[in-house]
Amino acid sequence: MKFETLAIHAGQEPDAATGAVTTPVYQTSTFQQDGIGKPRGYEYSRTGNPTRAALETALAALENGRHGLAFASGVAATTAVLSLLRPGDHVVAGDDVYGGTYRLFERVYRPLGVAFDYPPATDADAIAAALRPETRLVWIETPTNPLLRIADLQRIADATRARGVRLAVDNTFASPFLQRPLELGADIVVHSATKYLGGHSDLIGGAVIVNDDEIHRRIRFYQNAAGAVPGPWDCWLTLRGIKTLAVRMRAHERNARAVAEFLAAHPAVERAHYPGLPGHPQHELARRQMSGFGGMVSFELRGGFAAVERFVARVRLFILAESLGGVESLVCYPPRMTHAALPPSERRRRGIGDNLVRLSVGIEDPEDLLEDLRQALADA
Ligand code: P1T
Repeated sequence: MKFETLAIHAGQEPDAATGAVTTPVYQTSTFQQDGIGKPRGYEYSRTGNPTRAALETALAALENGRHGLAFASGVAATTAVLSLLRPGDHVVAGDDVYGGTYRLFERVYRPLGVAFDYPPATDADAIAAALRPETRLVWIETPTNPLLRIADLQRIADATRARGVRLAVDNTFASPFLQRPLELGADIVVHSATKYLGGHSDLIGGAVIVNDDEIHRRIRFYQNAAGAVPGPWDCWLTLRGIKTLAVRMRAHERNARAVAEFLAAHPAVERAHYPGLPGHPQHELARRQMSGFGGMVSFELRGGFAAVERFVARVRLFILAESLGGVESLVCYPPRMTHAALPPSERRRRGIGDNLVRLSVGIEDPEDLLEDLRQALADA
């Protein structure tokens, strides 16, 4: 079945008991058992819940994987993947990742004895060269947050497979509609379901999708043992979001392309970052690896932080807020918001300047969005 069909039907058959066309919200913490050791399929909602099971089936189908697991947040999903590590292990992570991912690596896992290196995500050779005998995991975001750089997943997967290292890809920015890392050789896919999967800025959620039965068994064990599971209502909202993922992503992309082209040509803008721009350094790779370029755009304003402050004060439609992937357009200032956990020296080393602005382009009318940007940048 094709993506749009799976998004609506995978895991979401009409309810066997009642015929309800929409997956019921099984808002229950526990389930009656027919006798000791005789549950009817579910025991306790941390361990498993039918609404969550429907979501997990849908997540696996969308990423073309065998197993899906849902978590209480994207960070909880990341933590579940890190549960595969032990003290003394080494992780190679791309240099441009969500600030909260960096914080989890550096402030929670490094003190527990896990080592991290951050070669450029765009340089597959540098990633391969950073692998050590004790490297257990390579962690890649692509497109990266917030600079929209693209990592070559196939080349990185070739290197990790040759060395017996697992490759995890945070696919949040692309969404499975535009990119399916398992098909390109990744072992693990992670999402912040808060973003495009949910799609309406009304929930926090995460996902892990894998093919390997043993990795699934270990992460599923951790999901129950550590307990960062989403409630049935949030699972239902995520499922509802997923049904329209394809149509939303097409609209996000149409608008983001128009916004990126507008910004790239504007005299107040020093540089615009969008993989769909022909001048983007990994444009050809993005074209091969993804089926579209997504809804995220970042850009550097002439005039430094003062220009950024002026811009965010003047936009009317773009809402100043963290997060992304919802139907409404958001503007974010990564150095002080999503990437505040990075020390200033690290931010600079990664190319996150004090004049960087990130847009999550929503699905409003594109002319209205361009008009908002036009008036916010006028006389800049
Ligand atoms: O916020 P949470 O659902 O826990 O997801 C964390 C996360 C993981 N991976 C990526 C690529 C992300 O962008 C995020 C969260 N990011 C933001 C809140 C943001 O505005 O970038």
